[in-house]
Amino acid sequence: MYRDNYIESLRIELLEMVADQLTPVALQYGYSEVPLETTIKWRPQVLVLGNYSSGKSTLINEFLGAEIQGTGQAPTDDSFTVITYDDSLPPESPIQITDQRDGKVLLNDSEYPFETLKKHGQRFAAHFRLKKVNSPFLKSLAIIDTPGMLDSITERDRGYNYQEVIGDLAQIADLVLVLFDPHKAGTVREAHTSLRDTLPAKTFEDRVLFVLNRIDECASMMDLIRVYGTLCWNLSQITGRKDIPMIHLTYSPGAVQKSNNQPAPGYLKYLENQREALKEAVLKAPCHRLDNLAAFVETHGQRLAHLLEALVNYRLRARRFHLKGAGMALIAGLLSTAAGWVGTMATPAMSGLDPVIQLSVCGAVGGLTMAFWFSTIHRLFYRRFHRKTLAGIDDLTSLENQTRRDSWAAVRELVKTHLEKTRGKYSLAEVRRQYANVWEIYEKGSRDIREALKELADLPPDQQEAKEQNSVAAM
Ligand SMILES: Nc1nc2c(ncn2[C@@H]2O[C@H](COP(=O)(O)OP(=O)(O)OP(=O)(O)O)[C@@H](O)[C@H]2O)c(=O)[nH]1
Ligand SMILES: [Mg+2]
Repeated sequence: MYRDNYIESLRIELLEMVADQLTPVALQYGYSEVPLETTIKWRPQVLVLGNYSSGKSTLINEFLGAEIQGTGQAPTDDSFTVITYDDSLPPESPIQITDQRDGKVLLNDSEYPFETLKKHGQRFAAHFRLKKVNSPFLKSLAIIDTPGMLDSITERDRGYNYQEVIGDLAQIADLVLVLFDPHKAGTVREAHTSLRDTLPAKTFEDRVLFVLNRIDECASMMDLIRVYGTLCWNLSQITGRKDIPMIHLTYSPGAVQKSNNQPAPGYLKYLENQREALKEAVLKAPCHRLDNLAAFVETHGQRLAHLLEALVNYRLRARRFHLKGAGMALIAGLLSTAAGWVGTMATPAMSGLDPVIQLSVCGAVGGLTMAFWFSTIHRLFYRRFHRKTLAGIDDLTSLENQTRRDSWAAVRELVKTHLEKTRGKYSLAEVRRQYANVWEIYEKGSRDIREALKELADLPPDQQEAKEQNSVAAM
């Protein structure tokens, strides 16, 4: 409990920081169309992906303790279903669906974090829904069941970009389960690609759990080892890594009873604990939330800082350019004053005039030249400078490592658009102030939260209990 409260207060603090400091900048520069905190403000979420019939819905039903999701052989469910908690019924009520929302409502309700998915269109909205269920399993998290993956040809008939939807949901989710079954142990390349492209590399391993499901269908231990080997090989091919990620092995006893009455293979009893381990890992999703929030603040803080840094650099260059322009205008003015002086001396009609008048005339010529230079010639030069800077926009920043190159790729077009729109005329002082703020959030936010996470990890359970009791006693 102490732990939960601690996590919750940290979460709220971070959300406020994002809402107050990062969101205004993100909206101002078109980095995001909705407030940045939209996707992180809701409860922790677990996304369940996998091939069709890999047993996603059956496993979810087992976690929930009731038949909430439809199941069946062959592709059964073509919808994304968010399943969340409802405590409106008395505690002893049987577990059931208490309320449902369809996609259109869900995508437009700012209480939920799905507004960014609106871009996937009507067809997606028609395949998106929410169920509220009174299962205790959902007390601290929500689960998202997904349509089974098909082959890439059939995938195109869905009417929305499945890959992109998965990528967006994975970004929102705190934990992603990727399910395989023994029959199709290596066909999730596309899903993996979209996960790798969207999840920050730093958190990928903590955030994705691979599960080999329906293991009761392996006829023998040898068969299971063969399937496991195939899956490891396929995963290493897809991930491009030699080390094999942890793969949970599990099955749903309820589904076994339904599918056949043959005795379960003998090796299953050695793997019974795996299902519990998986369940525990899923229940830990709220702990991942802090880690994910830290990654969120780091990623967006870094990108926004990069965007602002380029805008500051542009203004600094422009300032240098204007200073040079002013110097040149001054030289042009002085030269024309001198030329005017020589001219007056050389013209007999003028040479006899009062020197004060002569000087005033020359000064006026010089002043006019300066004004002309600044208002016309310098402007032309400035337009050239602006065009050239836009053409070589990458020179506005240093790209010394991959992280910098990645963050620049995310904001380069936004910098360009802003420079084109404003024609480079914006306040340097304001952008500098924003840059300093965002940078502070990036540094402070991620440092504070990493320290808090470390503190949480170091906290022995008994100390947690003690702290919990103290905080209860103090109330
Ligand atoms: N033997 C056995 N059968 C299972 C297991 N899990 C699921 N099944 C069966 O496999 C079929 C597919 O299960 P679902 O839960 O509908 O699979 P899904 O991944 O949700 O499928 P889609 O929604 O179509 O993508 C059902 O008939 C289940 O009864 C399992 O662990 N062992
Ligand atoms: Mg299903």
